[in-house]
Amino acid sequence: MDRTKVAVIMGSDSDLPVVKKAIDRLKSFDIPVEAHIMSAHRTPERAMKFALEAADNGFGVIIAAAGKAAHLAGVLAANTILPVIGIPIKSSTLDGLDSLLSTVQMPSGIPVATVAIDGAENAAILAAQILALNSPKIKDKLITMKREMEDSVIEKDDKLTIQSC
Ligand code: RP5
Repeated sequence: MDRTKVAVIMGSDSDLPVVKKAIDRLKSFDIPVEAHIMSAHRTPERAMKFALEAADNGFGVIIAAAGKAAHLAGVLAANTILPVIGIPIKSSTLDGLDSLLSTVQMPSGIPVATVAIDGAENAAILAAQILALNSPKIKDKLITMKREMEDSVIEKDDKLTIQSC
């Protein structure tokens, strides 16, 4: 089965402004994305069902974004053997530290690959790197992206050198 699809699950529509950066980055790699709002607390049964069926539904990776007591990524990871990438969202008075700890501090046996607070773009790149293991097309796009990133830093360095002369 083709497993190049990525599920992007967010705990609330209020997470969308951050999560959109992951969706846009995945689309830039031509990776099919399916986005949903599901909550570990407000829609626990839907979240569990989604995770249980995700592999059979052709997903290769799940990205889960949530804030506050952010249990979404953990609940999804508990119900699938697909890799789950967690994005802790900065959505509370605790500046996202609550979300970070709730997402990253998983017990042994149920890993969640957690990116930085609001680190949506890295979540997408990590998902692409996982899929690239079985997709030469995605691998090529990642290599191109990294080269462009390198070129852009070198260009900035060149400009800085000129300015400082
Ligand atoms: C979490 O609570 C969501 O992921 C969101 O980051 C936060 C606040 O949700 P809303 O009250 O804005 O819907 O479950």
